[in-house]
Amino acid sequence: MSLAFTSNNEAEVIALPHPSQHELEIGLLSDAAHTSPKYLYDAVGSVLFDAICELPEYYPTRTEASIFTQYMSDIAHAIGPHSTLIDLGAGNCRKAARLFPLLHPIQYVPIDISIKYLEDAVQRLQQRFPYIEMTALGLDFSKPWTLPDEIRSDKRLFFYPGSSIGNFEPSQAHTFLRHLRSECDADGGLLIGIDLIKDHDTLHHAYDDALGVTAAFNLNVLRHINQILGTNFDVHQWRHHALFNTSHSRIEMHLEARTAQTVTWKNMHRHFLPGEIIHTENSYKYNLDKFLALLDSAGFGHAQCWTDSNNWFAVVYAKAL
Ligand code: AVI
Repeated sequence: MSLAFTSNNEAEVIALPHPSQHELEIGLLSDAAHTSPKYLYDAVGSVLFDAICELPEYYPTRTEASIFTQYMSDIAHAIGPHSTLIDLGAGNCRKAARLFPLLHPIQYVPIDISIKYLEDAVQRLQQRFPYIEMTALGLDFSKPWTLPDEIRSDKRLFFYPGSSIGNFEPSQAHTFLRHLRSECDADGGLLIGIDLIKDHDTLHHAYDDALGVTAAFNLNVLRHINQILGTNFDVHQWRHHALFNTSHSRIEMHLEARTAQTVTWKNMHRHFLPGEIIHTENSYKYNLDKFLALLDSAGFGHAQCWTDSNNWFAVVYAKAL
């Protein structure tokens, strides 16, 4: 089930299913404890992520924005007007809103797991662009999903900026892209942002900033889990840790126990030793050619790519094959 509200000024709301307690329990009870990155995004996590995007160390947002600024008319020309613009992980909807004046979408479909945040953002946007049909959806991409009938089927353009594809394992990324392909006709396409491999210091600082905003973002997952599961994580007993794993070409975010502790919930418990970690996120960094091959294998081709002068980030438009 999904949240959907068609904002002809008024929102229709269908609630998301409850977050999966079982999935969280399996992760916490594993020898190598882990949680899905989707739990980083409750109301507080979404605000912290927005703050991360403003940080000088977090280059992806501003680099991607600079590519859009420099090449917007080429990108719009490649795509053409009047698409059904489907914004995957829309958040505050700001990135898509920048495309409206050039792409003139017929319908705008922001999708996000953080429902409340999305609802507020799209309601504001509808006031600014009353002539664009807007239907918002609350979806969890890690579960099977299809677009509801309210979403136009012609010229679907999936917009997946910010290199969020990097938060999937490569095999899951392939499955996800194939699914996007199956959700669009031959006139559909994908506009996607990809974070490219670069020097390790730049990568590391982007995920371990001086102000500690990323640390707060990561630690907030414990508060979120306390709410969902009723665990008794004490945030003070944990520290943020980020590293670049070269062999997997990914940033890993971990939470590391400062002290020995036992976390309890329902009739369950997990003991953590000092230094033991919970793995909370992977953020894969791609080589552009490899990513284009991945797109091709998922059924998207005729790719056009735009990059910044450092080759840190790429924006790719690929058509449904
Ligand atoms: C949403 N996603 C692309 C971000 C990333 O860079 O992987 C999430 C993030 N995690 C820490 N900082 C930002």
